[in-house]
Amino acid sequence: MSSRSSALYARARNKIPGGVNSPARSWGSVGGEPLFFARGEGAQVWDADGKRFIDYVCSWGPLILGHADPAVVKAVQEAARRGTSYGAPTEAEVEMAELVTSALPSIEMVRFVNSGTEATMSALRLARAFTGRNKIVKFEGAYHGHEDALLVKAGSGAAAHGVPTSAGIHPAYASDTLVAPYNNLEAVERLFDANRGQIAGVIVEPVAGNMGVVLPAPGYLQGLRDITSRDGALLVFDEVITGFRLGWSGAQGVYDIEPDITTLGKIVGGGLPVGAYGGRAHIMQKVAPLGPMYQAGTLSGNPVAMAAGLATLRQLKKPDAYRQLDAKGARLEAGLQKAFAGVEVPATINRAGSLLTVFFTPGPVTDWDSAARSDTKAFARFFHALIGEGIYAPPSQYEAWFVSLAHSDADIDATIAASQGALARV
Ligand code: KE4
Repeated sequence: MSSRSSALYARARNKIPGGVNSPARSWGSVGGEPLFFARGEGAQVWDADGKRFIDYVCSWGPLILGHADPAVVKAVQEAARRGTSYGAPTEAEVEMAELVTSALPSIEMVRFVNSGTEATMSALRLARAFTGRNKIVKFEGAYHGHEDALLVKAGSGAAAHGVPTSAGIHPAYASDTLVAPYNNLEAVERLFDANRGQIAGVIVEPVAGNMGVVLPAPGYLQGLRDITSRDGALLVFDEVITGFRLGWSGAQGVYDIEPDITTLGKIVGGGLPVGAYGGRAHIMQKVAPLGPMYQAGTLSGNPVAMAAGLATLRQLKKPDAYRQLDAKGARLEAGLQKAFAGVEVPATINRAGSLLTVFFTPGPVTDWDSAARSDTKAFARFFHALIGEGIYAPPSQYEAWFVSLAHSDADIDATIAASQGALARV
């Protein structure tokens, strides 16, 4: 009997490319048909056929409080009742800007946009406008959204679908994008030696999430800070995943590095479309209407999205939130380590707080090349076996698992038990 998901997928494919509005949802790298979801609550989601799953995608990161958090839903309802959008400034944007700049001291001024892609696109334009230079450096396996200049050797869905350098990118763009392996400072030094005074900025995921979770080697981020400062290039921390995920002050707080520009997304919208970029005031002065760098958006700082973001951040501001998130991540990591130790399947688990990835490779996994050695077919079998056990893991080897405050110890222990069962079928 065909399921509702399957029937919906058949309809969707007639009208939407691949039946999805983002390739990361297509299950392209794990095979099978993507499930359509109907409802979420806390750590649980229900698909269109009413099947329940413990969710580790959590909308790819925004739902750090879990699905349909009561305070977030209430804030959205109240904001919507007052009106959904004005195309004019509102108090919520001021509150959000004050909250974000108080959490991340490197951000003295911030501009809200509608997605992480808009944030990184604008951050690069700002780096070029501020320095008067054109070239940028990114890292192999990193994903910063579908901005042309950054869809070069990209991670996330681009890596999972084998199109790390997308069709349709103007050659001029690609030629100004320099790519280095993550965690390799010598490669960055070489790029700067060969392009002295020409690099506008280096954009980095301070903890990589889009080749799977890969942590910065000791001294790596400080090395990027030193190299960029010496050359007059800007250091851009893409904290779309790590912002308000790894701590109240993001990865820059955990690693005590001050980037010049930070991009945010996901959590700051609490499940609604919000992105942001910000930095020191003398850099942000370049942004229109203050300065010559133009960037705009009909729904930027939308009051309903701001309400969801504010309601989310206010709960994260509570002192125990990040200790709990880290403890949940550690519980899941320890349980998965034990599950894999009991079988002959080679695996490496990388974790940063409530972010983790199970790589099907002996490891260590420290960059794209080592991540790409993973047995993606084994991962696909594991993914589908978990689905059969009621666990919804990210449908790609090259993504992070997201643990939320709503994941109880019972949810995590059930996930570990399910993984043991799933591994018997990998
Ligand atoms: P969005 O445009 O998807 O809001 O953000 C782009 C982006 C920028 N920077 C980082 C570090 C990101 O991880 C992302 C988007 N993340 C992917 C998942 N790894 C979004 C999922 C999707 O493309 O559907």
